[in-house]
Amino acid sequence: MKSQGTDGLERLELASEATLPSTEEKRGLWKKLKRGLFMTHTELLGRMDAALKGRVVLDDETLEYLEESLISADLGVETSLELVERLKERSRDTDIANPAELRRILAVEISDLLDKTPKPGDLTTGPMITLVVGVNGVGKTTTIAKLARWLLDRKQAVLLAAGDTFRAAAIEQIALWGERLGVGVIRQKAGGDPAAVVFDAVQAAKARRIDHLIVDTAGRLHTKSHLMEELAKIGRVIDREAEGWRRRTLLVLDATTGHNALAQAKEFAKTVELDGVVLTKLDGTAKGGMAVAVARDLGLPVLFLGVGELPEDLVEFDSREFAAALFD
Ligand SMILES: Nc1nc2c(ncn2[C@@H]2O[C@H](COP(=O)(O)OP(=O)(O)OP(=O)(O)O)[C@@H](O)[C@H]2O)c(=O)[nH]1
Ligand SMILES: [Mg+2]
Repeated sequence: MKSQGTDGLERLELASEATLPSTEEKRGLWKKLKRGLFMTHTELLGRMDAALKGRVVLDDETLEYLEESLISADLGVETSLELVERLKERSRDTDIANPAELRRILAVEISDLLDKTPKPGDLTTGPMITLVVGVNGVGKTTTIAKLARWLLDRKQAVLLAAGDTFRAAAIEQIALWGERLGVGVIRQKAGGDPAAVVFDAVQAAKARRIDHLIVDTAGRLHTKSHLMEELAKIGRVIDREAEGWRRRTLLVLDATTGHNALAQAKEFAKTVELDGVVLTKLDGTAKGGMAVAVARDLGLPVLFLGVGELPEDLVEFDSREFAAALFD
């Protein structure tokens, strides 16, 4: 693997040549996402139609069936209850003419729920340091490559830090992504102190006038206190060395694990102060309802969706498009 030396500047030039994805490309990603959500979508619609039998009589039985359908799409129990409750209220005031109207109302309610979370703010302006956390195998390192690509497309100078020092393979993996993307990766040998890696990375970021430093972390939660200590130590290094930088901690969740992912998220939220969530693997058999459950149960904004294994397979979250993908 190449060392990270003075070649940072050369790499920045590479970044400045990058261009934003066209509307066409963006549409392509949403299509991919929609394909991923297709199972949820068809299943949900099928169940709703079965419940309604062409009419819209929101009796208790129908509402209960709707609630079950929403839960089965991974929207979470509390969220599903709340949505059905709102639907009930709405149907008291206005007549819901047909199943399509009902779907539209549900889509609006869902995007409203998603919009209640704190706004993520400007995702681009640096200098910013982003810590990426999450349990094993959820897609942290791949997400870092995607975020790097997303930022490069927006003409930002990016540097990565191999803060998952737990396994040698983890360091190699992020170094390889760095090489492919043309961005520097600050690393130490396996078993090293992640806070020391972050220290080096912040110095390098300053020297190279980097806008965005993205830090990989090890996916261990079984020792909660250890994780806390590690992140606290990294936090102190950032406080000291990267004063005035914007800072955020993103939790990566594997959407294919549904209910489990939600439980993980709750555990993490107890331990670490989180700013947002990236939901991965929505190109597969994942049920997209997770995004709604995360927003509702954790009050965290979903910032991005992962829809594949390549750096370009990242979609910036849009609540309206997302709700529409579920119900239209
Ligand atoms: N289909 C699909 N696969 C993904 C996505 N994101 C990540 N993966 C795959 O999931 C696997 C794990 O991804 P990693 O990025 O290594 O996950 P991690 O959280 O860094 O894993 P650890 O470092 O072991 O904790 C890899 O095979 C990735 O290619 C996605 O959005 N869609
Ligand atoms: Mg990793």
